[in-house]
Amino acid sequence: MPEYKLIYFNAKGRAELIRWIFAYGGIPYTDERIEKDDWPAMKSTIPFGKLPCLVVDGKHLPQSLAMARYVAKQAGLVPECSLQSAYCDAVVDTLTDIGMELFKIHVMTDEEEKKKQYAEVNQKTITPALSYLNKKLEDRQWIVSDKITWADLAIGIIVGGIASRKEEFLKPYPKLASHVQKVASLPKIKEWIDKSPKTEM
Ligand SMILES: N[C@@H](CCC(=O)N[C@@H](CS)C(=O)NCC(=O)O)C(=O)O
Repeated sequence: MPEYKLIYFNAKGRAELIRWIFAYGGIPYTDERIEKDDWPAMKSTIPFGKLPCLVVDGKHLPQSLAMARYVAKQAGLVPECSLQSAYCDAVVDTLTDIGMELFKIHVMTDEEEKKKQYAEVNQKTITPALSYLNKKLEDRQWIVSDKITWADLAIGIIVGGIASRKEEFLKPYPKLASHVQKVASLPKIKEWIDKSPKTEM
């Protein structure tokens, strides 16, 4: 098995999905969390100058979703069927888009503008996506195939993460809410949640 090192800040952010996939697969890796103050000196040593970065046997892999997809393959969380695999990508990309939109609103300072922006994002992006996922989960156990995939873990970490900060976020989506709970209760995921560093973001 290759030697893995995941480099990121001491935050969940763009690294936590990869950490969940490592945890689910029982794949050993070094979870290197750097101090923000050390980043400027380190930036030029990291390809593309962004974190997270996954080091695989000394080779640097950039882009969090490329890393997540790669580790998911090692963990058996990517379907063999190319179309199902593309559906996993579509679910993860959709949730990542929502996460990014909400982060942009989170850092805004004007409370009125925040409310306005949230209402717009909720109507145009969140409602169509979460309604679709909620409906899919009415007649299936896992979001893409009859087996768990990394898209289910993405629901757990991204949707679960938003819901933990935003009361009532999942109220209109009961199936999705139970899916989040189901994923968080998987023994290896639960173990990781219980032992992982508690961070604000
Ligand atoms: N699309 C990239 C974005 C990476 C990114 O923007 N990383 C931020 C932290 S979340 C970063 O490295 N910021 C420090 C910098 O740009 O110097 C990914 O998903 O990995």
